[in-house]
Amino acid sequence: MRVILVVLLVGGLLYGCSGGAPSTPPSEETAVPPSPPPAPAPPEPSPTATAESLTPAKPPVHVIKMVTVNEKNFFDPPELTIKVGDTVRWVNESGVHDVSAIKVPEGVTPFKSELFTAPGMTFEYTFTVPGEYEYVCTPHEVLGMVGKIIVTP
Ligand SMILES: [Cu+2]
Repeated sequence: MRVILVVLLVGGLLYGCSGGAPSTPPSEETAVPPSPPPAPAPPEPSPTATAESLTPAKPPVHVIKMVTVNEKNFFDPPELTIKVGDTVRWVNESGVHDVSAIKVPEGVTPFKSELFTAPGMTFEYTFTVPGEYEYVCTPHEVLGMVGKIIVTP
């Protein structure tokens, strides 16, 4: 009889001890502080971008002077070769002159300036059709004030 009691006592003690210890659940703290925004990237220097590459080259402008000196009247230079798309600017240096085309390639409307009565007056024409152009100064054509422009493609 005593043995049985002891066994029961011991069993009861063991059972009591097996009562689970309170388990603390692991911290589920997963909140991550927000990462700071990325610093703005500094502007990168672009060594290949030059002013020349940003602005396309303009077609050249050729200047022809209109001159009266020592009772002679002439275009300077009297003959000029340019490329299609180029512009010619006639500038009155002295005397009274104009620019009047007398021969142009087929399909081109002949150009004609006003009469230049003072120095500094100008006339411009852009040549968009290749070919040979001849022009005169109307007041001085009989005196040989003529000019020629060859426009190459
Ligand atoms: Cu003239």
